[in-house]
Amino acid sequence: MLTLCGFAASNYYNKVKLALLEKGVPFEEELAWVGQTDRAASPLGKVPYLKTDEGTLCESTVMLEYIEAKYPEQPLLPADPFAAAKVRELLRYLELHLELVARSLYPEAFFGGKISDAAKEKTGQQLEKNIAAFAKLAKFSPFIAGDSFTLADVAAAVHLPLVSGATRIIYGRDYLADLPVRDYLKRLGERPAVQKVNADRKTNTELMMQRVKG
Ligand SMILES: N[C@@H](CCC(=O)N[C@@H](CS)C(=O)NCC(=O)O)C(=O)O
Repeated sequence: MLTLCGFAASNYYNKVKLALLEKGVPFEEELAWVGQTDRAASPLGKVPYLKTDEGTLCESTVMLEYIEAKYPEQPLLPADPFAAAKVRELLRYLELHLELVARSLYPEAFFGGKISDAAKEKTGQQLEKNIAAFAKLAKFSPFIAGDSFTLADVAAAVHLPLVSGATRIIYGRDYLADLPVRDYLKRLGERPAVQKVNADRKTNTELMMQRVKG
């Protein structure tokens, strides 16, 4: 049995949860807030981490790859090696060049903190460049890597709304507005697994905010 540990307000947690739900792999969830994590399982104290019968894993994309290899039914990667690499390429862009860059805006965008004007400007420039490059790879036809739902969609479903939201709040403009992201996310939102992840996220986010306010 798999146990996904972390909290459902986390986009990285939800990436793994969405893959498990889409694949129909049974799993349990164990609530672990930042600061309450098992350091042996996740030495940096990050969530999510995954308990398996074989041991623990940290790093969300490593978990996606493990789950994909271990439970090949309902594949979220194409069988063809090149097509699979194209999916991984998009996955990498979403995580490294969009989410990780936009992340520096979150303290002010979502958590009542403050970031400097210089940091905002630098992040804004980087995001514009990276989003233009991402636009060259993303297909939205109807899924992000083409005609089937893949691991790249799993990442897009959790990361793109945050990039849109954070840029809208910080710069007054959704940096993804020129891409068909809204329609795409609406389509994804029709999937039961996405609905479940979003519903749990809302409930857990309220809980997290109460904790933050103390
Ligand atoms: N590269 C990691 C990132 C995970 C991550 O940053 N998780 C956040 C929550 S959304 C976290 O645990 N932050 C607390 C910390 O970094 O100390 C992954 O893909 O799993």
